Amino acid sequence: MVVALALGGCRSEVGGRAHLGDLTVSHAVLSGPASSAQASAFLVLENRGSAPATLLGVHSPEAESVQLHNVAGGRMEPVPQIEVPTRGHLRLIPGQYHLMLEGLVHPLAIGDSVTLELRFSSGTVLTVQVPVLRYGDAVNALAE
Ligand SMILES: [Cu+2]
Repeated sequence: MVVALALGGCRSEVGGRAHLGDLTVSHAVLSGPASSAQASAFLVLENRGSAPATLLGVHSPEAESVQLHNVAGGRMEPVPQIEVPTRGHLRLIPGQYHLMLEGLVHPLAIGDSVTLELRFSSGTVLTVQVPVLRYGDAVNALAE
């Protein structure tokens, strides 16, 4: 039974996945190794609902804060929120929207796992376990 369920999903998916109601997070990965200063996380958000879903903030017990970032003109900048379109998805990937963990409570090694809690305007909170991968492996995981 367990094996059948595992094979029913995306077999090769490495990144973290969670869903609640109309919202799904998948392919969640963190690029490492990372010092105690900061680390970037990437993921895919899917909204099956009939209204836009707005990501308002992210919390991690492994970081002092998690910022929503976008890249504009080649530079990262914080953004107040990220909207996931109705019946659509949004990819947070290198060079575009991403999450920035600031003030890590300890350095992150390859193979570690970090908890992220994604808070949406609807009140939904998605909690996902995010593996720490080398940058190239993280990019590959996002492309699966
Ligand atoms: Cu950033």
